[in-house]
Amino acid sequence: MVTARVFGFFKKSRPPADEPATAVPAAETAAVPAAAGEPAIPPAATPPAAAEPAPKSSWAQRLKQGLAKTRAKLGSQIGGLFGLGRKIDEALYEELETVLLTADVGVDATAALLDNLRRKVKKQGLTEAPQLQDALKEALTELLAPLEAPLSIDGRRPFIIMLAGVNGAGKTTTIGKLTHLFQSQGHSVLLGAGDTFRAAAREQLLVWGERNGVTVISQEKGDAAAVIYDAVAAARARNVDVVLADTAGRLPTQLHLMEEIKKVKRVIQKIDPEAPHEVLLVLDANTGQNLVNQVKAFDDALGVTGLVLTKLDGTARGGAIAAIAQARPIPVRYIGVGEGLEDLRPFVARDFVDALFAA
Ligand SMILES: Nc1nc2c(ncn2[C@@H]2O[C@H](COP(=O)(O)OP(=O)(O)OP(=O)(O)O)[C@@H](O)[C@H]2O)c(=O)[nH]1
Ligand SMILES: [Mg+2]
Repeated sequence: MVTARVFGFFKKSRPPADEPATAVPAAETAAVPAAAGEPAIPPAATPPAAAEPAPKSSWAQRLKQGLAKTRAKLGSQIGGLFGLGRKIDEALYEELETVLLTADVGVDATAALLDNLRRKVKKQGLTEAPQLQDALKEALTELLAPLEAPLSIDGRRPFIIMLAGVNGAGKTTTIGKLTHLFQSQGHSVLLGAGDTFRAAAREQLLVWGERNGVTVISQEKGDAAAVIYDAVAAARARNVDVVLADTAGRLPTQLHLMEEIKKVKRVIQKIDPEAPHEVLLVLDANTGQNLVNQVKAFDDALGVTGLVLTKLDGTARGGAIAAIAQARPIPVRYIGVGEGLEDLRPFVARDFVDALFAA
């Protein structure tokens, strides 16, 4: 498929007069890539081929590998507490509490986990420290289970997914990986370059589009809402299955930017009142417990329906997922453990916990 095209039918799919004035005239809708002189794509934006995982390594292996740092912090330290010969006593609970707190699990989730653990210990009549490991794995799996709710795109066409998040969280990379994932499931995909602040951001999305052989709707000028409007209209006209709408990074404290992204959502709703069908908040796992604040703020502003936790491979702070589960249990649709196309998969609580405690 030809990439990065903008088609003439845009003119026909222009919004009627009562539609938002944000949709730019077709004449301004420019085919990309942009002219020479545009900034080069930053190296970080296009993962080198070397970053692709070896095809033979299974997801379970990559997940285990990806969680190595968090495991070293959390799993291994906990394992160290549960040595043979040690009894379950108050001192053990206190040490466990410290480990959980230092692994970004957060005060509330730590308290909830320990409560649950104490109940299990009582109920099952456990006395030996090594028995606590399995009970803790169970408690953690129970805490994370409500986050396990895979995204289903069935029943809506186009299924419109809008991505949001702070700068550098991994939104655009996640779009590249999701495109690959949906295509591997036989779905057609179209991308909307809603990050209109930086030319490099547009270019980055175009590269992902090219890699996956999908159309990217982009404008050199114009606001995010207009571009995404065009992308949704194009997807409808072409009967595309999934639209992935990229947006610029923003902090929830940047109120004008939060208003801008709310507008993107409103404009999508002009085409389909039930859309966007998914508002995905992309989170950088390195952020640790502050993720909870990000989740709350974006959710309050936008109504977040799913989370993507990226960069678990680069951080020891993956325990923060427990803090999110306790504070605002929005489904974690996907987790990212690397820069390769295959390094994004649905979140499965038990697999995650198993990988955390793997030998
Ligand atoms: N190691 C690793 N790196 C990742 C992962 N996801 C994204 N990255 C890297 O994180 C950096 C930022 O990713 P982007 O996708 O550009 O982030 P963004 O949220 O679109 O950033 P802005 O558009 O600037 O707000 C890039 O270097 C990516 O390769 C991941 O799961 N693991
Ligand atoms: Mg981006």
